[in-house]
Amino acid sequence: MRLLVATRNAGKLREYSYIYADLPLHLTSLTDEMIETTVAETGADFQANAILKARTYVKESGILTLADDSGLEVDALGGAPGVHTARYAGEDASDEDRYRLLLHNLAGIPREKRTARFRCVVAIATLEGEVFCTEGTCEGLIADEPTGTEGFGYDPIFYLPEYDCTLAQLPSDIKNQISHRAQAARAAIPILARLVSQERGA
Ligand code: ITT
Repeated sequence: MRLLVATRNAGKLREYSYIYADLPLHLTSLTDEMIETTVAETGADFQANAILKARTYVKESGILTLADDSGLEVDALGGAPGVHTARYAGEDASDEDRYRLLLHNLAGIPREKRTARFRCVVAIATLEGEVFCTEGTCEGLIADEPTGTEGFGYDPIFYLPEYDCTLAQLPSDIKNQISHRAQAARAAIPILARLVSQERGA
């Protein structure tokens, strides 16, 4: 069965391809399907935005669709950037611009107050109009400076005390076992398995 992973973020797509490698699913992407529609992420929370993306792209593609909305909640910033994580430094900024701005905004905040979490909500939208959501979180600290080259986005500044390194220093197979996305994606496996078996029985 085909599953459209509806993202323009190459890092996310790589992670879903890894996490779902053993499932009887053929993953396809917005690029593969030549879909150029963009979705304004106007929802109040991650779940609303994930659903918005999944519903838009299932209609557009006619393919079972998975979308995720994800981001960073930093306690010292009252949970910001939250749903604004992707646009934290403006529309045309790079990953590095965004994490450098976050480091700047946390300058002088001591280690014990630099607690943060990544959150990810996965929404799966079916052709019949159903939507299923799952969620994952990953707790850590915002580092003082970027380290590591793996992963994407804010990984170089997200420090995991139990591994004594940032997400960007972890081998990708470990990130894909413990991350917010890995947890949300794994929680969605029973839903995907049921949809596959329904399609086979149809
Ligand atoms: P799509 O909407 O096309 O999926 P996006 O990058 O805009 O791509 P989001 O709207 O969900 O995705 O924004 C997520 C933001 O959080 C974005 O800035 C990412 O870099 C960051 N982010 C999400 N997951 C991350 C991870 O595993 N590691 C580092 N940064 C992450």
